[in-house]
Amino acid sequence: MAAEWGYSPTNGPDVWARLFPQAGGARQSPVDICTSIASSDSNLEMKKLTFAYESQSDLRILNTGHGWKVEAPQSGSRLEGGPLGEDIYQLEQFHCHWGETSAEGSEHTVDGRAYAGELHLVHWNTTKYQSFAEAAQHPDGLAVLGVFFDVGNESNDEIEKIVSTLSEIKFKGQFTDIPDVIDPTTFLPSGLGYWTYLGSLTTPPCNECVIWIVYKEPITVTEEQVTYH
Ligand code: 1SD
Ligand code: ZN
Repeated sequence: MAAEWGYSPTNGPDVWARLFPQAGGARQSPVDICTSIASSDSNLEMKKLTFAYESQSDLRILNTGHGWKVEAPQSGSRLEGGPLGEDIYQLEQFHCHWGETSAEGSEHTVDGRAYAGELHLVHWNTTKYQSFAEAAQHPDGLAVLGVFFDVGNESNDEIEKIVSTLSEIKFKGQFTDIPDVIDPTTFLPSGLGYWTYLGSLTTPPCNECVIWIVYKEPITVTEEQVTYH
């Protein structure tokens, strides 16, 4: 395999398991969500999934070489309920996946259909673990909220706060501060129905440590906001 993982035939997902054994496991993400076989679970409905985030300023945004990532550790945030049992999860970072064109880009697909992009809000289990790194070694360690991007005419104000910084971090390893205040709540769709399953990090080392919660309703962004690479 090429020195670094990527998405080409020689270093892409089909060969990741050679260097990252967990990538060959049985609960790998992303997946295609087959709506006809997804079932509703009354237990999940009884204990609602709830979230509480803080607004933050001067967040750092980084070019990871595979996209952008905003470091947003929030000790005052809480994600709980739904598939998370009795545990409380705290926001650590959020990042985005997108494609060459807006016809593709999301990691999860729904009945074979890709969306233009997918935002991931990554949380870790603070009830059971002492750090993000420790949590990522356990099957209930992380909870990631996935939000699909659909392309429309209306630009998304909160996403624009991120997009407007990207010209400053064109190259891998570059970072800058986001001047605007970000409230992660505003990234979420108004319809809060979701699909959930036990999966993994979608990138090496592909740890099987993620409770995935993927919102059914996409948020709308413009073509320019999702083809900014
Ligand atoms: O792809 C991200 C990766 O960049 C990193 O943020 C990791 C968490 O340490 O999470 C994966 S993902 O599964 O959230 N896509
Ligand atoms: Zn991701």
